[in-house]
Amino acid sequence: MRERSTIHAMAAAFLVTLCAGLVSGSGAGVMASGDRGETFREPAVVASRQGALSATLTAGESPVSIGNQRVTAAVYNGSYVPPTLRVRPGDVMRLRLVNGLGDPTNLHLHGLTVSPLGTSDNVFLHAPPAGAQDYEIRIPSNHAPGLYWYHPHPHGHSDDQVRNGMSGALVVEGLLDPFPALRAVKERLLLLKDVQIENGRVVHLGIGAHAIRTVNGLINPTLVLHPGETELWRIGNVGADLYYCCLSRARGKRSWCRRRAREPIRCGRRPSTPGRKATTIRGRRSRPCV
Ligand SMILES: [Cu+2]
Repeated sequence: MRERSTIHAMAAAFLVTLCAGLVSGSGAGVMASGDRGETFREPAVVASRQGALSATLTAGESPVSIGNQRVTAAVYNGSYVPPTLRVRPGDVMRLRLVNGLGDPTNLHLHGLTVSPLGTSDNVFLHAPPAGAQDYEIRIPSNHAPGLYWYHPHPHGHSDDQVRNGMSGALVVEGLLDPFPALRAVKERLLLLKDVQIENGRVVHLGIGAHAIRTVNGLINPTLVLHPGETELWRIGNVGADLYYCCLSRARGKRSWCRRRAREPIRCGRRPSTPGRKATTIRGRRSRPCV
């Protein structure tokens, strides 16, 4: 994303090992700390099969739920958090973009090392209002695995369209292939989006003003992990305006997670003894991000 300096992007993967209890993201300024948030859930998934992924993304204004609010927003497929696209290196993606908006739109695959020409990741292509554009994107067989994201990139409209919710995740599989012992680790996707709402619509106020921070479109969602469980968390900032700090506050202690480009990192703190787990973790909430 280059058009507007207010759109930032971050995607990273963390290995998280927690001792026990609840993990929650915080909708800062929306819910009092200590309130239990929504149950964590992830967006739908469209995965490639036999080397190909086919999907249609229909952009249009639609009523969506953001936390407990009904909001009319420009989104893909009627969802504030559209499907996660999952591919493997060497796959081909055939995406049809249908434009039900009053402005032109298009599709950009943020971070992918693919061709910018033809009907690939070519931001000079557009789907006009009431029109459509077909894309065929070939993922190189040596492409780096990891979390990427897709969003519109039409000059003059991309910031507004992303702010409304037109952004989703794209995962290139294979991140844990070099680590056979971790292949069975449970995976979570946490997409961070910020939104400003007035009178049931997405608006553009000053950056950060009355912003609602969401995780997969949820406010202050709660994740439940079992004692000793290790998970892979893919965390992406797919919003328009805000930076996020990623931190773990297990055991009441903040410990910052460092971001690295391609390899999973161990997040948080050194393992504690079972006794310490019981006395310091039980009943606590952790705030891993936001
Ligand atoms: Cu971008």
